[in-house]
Amino acid sequence: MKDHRTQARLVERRFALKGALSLGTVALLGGCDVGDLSTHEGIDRVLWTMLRFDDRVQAWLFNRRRLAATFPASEITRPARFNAFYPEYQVQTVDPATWRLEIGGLVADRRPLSLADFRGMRQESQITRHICIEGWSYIGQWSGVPLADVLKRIGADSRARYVGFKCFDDYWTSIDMPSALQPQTILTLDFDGAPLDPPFGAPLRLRVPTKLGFKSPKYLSALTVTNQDPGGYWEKQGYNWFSGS
Ligand SMILES: Nc1nc2c(c(=O)[nH]1)N[C@H]1C(S)=C(S)[C@@H](COP(=O)(O)O)O[C@H]1N2
Ligand SMILES: [Mo]
Repeated sequence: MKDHRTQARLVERRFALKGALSLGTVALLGGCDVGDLSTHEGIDRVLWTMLRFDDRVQAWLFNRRRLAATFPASEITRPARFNAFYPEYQVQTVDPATWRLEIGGLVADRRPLSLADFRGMRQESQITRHICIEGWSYIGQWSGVPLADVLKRIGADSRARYVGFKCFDDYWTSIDMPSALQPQTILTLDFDGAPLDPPFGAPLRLRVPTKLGFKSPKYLSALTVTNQDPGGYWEKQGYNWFSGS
């Protein structure tokens, strides 16, 4: 029952934020039978349907042209705050000279990309707020290549629904195509004016300032364009998939 309560709280919080839809209404809109609530599997099905329904609402409300708030350099938080599903001393490193980003899925060109490839592309810089679902945040400066440019370069099918990411620490996550194409979504090479340090995602991390921090994967190893929901490490444990911030 504990799992159900966690999910119920996530759903409640979301709907408290978004407005006053009753759970029954949502269950009906989500196409599931409220009579289901009498069994464990039924409750599970209804709750997950609601979480997915909420993803659809968030996706629908998302406007690719709406930008995340930006800040002046004077507001940058130093030091930044490290987070991962393990402690900082366990952070892995790779040789930047041999590292490649594997490319897969619905793309025309699957050749892996090197750091030199990314350095050779147009760089975008931003000062934005990174917000962790655990309730803390910091303002930082990230720069790198807009993901939209990379998707264009590899000939990605922009009608596909998802862009999935794998990391060499066995983390993974995925985002919707409209968020992938949003201009502030960048494959980050530099943090605070210098190449990413290992704890903060070296050699390459995604930065999605319109979403919560767990949707910004560090230590990238692979990118895939797909119509099958790749899910994610925290998403699998019940965190809302869309997680707009
Ligand atoms: N590869 C990888 N990426 C990750 C994580 C992780 O454990 N591994 N943690 C996520 C979470 S929950 C947060 S809040 C941010 C933390 O980023 P930071 O270290 O720059 O604060 O990274 C996200 N990306
Ligand atoms: Mo997080």
